[in-house]
Amino acid sequence: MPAFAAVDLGASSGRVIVGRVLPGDGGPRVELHEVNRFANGPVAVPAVRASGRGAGAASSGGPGAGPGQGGEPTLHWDVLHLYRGVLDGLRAATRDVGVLDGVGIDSWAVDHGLLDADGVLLGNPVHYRDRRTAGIPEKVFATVPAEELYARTGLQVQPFNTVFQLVAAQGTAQLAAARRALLIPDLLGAWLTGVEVAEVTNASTTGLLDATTRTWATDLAARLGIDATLLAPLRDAGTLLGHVHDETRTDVGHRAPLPVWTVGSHDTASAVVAVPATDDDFAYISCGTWSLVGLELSRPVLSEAGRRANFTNEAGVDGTVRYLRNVMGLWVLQESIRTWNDAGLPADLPDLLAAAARVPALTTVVDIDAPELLPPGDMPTRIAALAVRTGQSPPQSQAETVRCILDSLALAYRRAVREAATLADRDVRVVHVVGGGVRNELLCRLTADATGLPVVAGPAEGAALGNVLVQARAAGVLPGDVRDLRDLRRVGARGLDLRRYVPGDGPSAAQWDAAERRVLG
Ligand code: ADP
Ligand code: LRH
Repeated sequence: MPAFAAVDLGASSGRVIVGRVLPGDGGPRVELHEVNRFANGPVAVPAVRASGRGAGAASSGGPGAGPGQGGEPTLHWDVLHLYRGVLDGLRAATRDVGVLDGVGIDSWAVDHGLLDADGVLLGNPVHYRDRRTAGIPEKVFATVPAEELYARTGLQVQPFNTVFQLVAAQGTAQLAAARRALLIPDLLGAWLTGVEVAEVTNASTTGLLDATTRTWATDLAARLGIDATLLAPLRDAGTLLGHVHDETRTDVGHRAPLPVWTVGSHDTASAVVAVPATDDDFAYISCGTWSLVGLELSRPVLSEAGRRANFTNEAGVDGTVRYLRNVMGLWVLQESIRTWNDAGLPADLPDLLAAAARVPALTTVVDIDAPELLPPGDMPTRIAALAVRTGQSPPQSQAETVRCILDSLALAYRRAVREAATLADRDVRVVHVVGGGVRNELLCRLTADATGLPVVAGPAEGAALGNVLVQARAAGVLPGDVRDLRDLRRVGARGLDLRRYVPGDGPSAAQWDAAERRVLG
């Protein structure tokens, strides 16, 4: 039976999941089982000297910082810990299935490692929640106006887009020494195989990919002083990247050659492949650390209205477009729980969700996309401040805070689904939720109520399933009539345990509208 290892690195955990392709009466299906899961998150590293950062670091440290004062810490990813988790996962997968038919890697977007001329990693990749890009978008727009950047790249403005990170790094010794910037899955793929590429779905999150031609916008890079030779050759999902180096393969106990396939290396792209949609008129919410809310389209929508509404056109698998908005997501809940735990307060997710379900709906709602919720920190206090700023009483208990977060997320989903449908001129009849948020029944129920649409929840490991499906097709182990995304989705949907929610006894449409006015003023 063909078996593939999906490496799926989320912002809160990394996992290696084995997907076996099993025969069935109605056609093949994929069975997933997790073989390794490891923690992931930001690591704050103080600067030894305050002056060591680039143009974007004007606010960090400052020239006068002496011994013991340092610069503002930089948030990093611990990429070697992740690489070790990948190797341990491949070892466990090999123990389980003997021989793998392939490996595919996906992760969160935008972040990258810089390699020197010898191909050696120049320091730990910087985390997208680091503050180094504060003020950088405005600086970039002075050279390439926001309208022009959007018309070419179709990317919503997020301070952490790779283009802004690269501009923020200008003037650093590290960038001066860099010869290549590889996005995280491409970096791990290069470590496994020696082949350097930029897989297109993730490349589209850099802000340097032309959304229409899907080629590097080298002219924009040049105008921004970014050396375009940093960017690796582009590669579509669903191709053979290379084979795992013999030494590494032996180290993980795999006795046969081990191919690495390119997949939708942006986790959201892989998650969208796994949406078990049967028709085209669906919206999706890829619901994990972030909530990515939008539609699958066949071509980008580069309208000024879409730009103003901060909708993005990310590249999907098979030439599709992921027309979506980033909603701040379950990060706010995760970070609240961390804050409570750090303060010694008991905060167990299932208990908190049960208590939140008993709090009356829409008591307090906030703009969950407020920029102050992006960096790590004390979310309950920030949420209370947002409530007060909009003339509402702040949540008083943990349960009320959690309820406020979930109601506010549902409200943001309502807005995003509606605006996406209008901007793309599409009908939406069902909302598919994939990712860890599928396990949050209260949030799924609120989503159905808020959008006024049926919600289909599952799979929870959407990115891993999409990753395996694209590998299996590339490796040629699926029947010849499994060609396009619709066929792949049919394979993926077989045997899934999906939950359905219908708009029901929650707040009325008028109450959601009133809540929206409270948030937006
Ligand atoms: P990422 O890929 O971004 O790391 P995931 O898709 O793994 O994120 O989703 C993580 C989120 O899923 C957590 O922040 C949590 O809110 C939610 N989650 C995970 N398990 C459960 C559970 N048992 N009940 C409710 N929510 C859950
Ligand atoms: C979700 C995600 C999202 C990006 C963000 C940086 O994991 O990839 O699509 O915008 O991380």
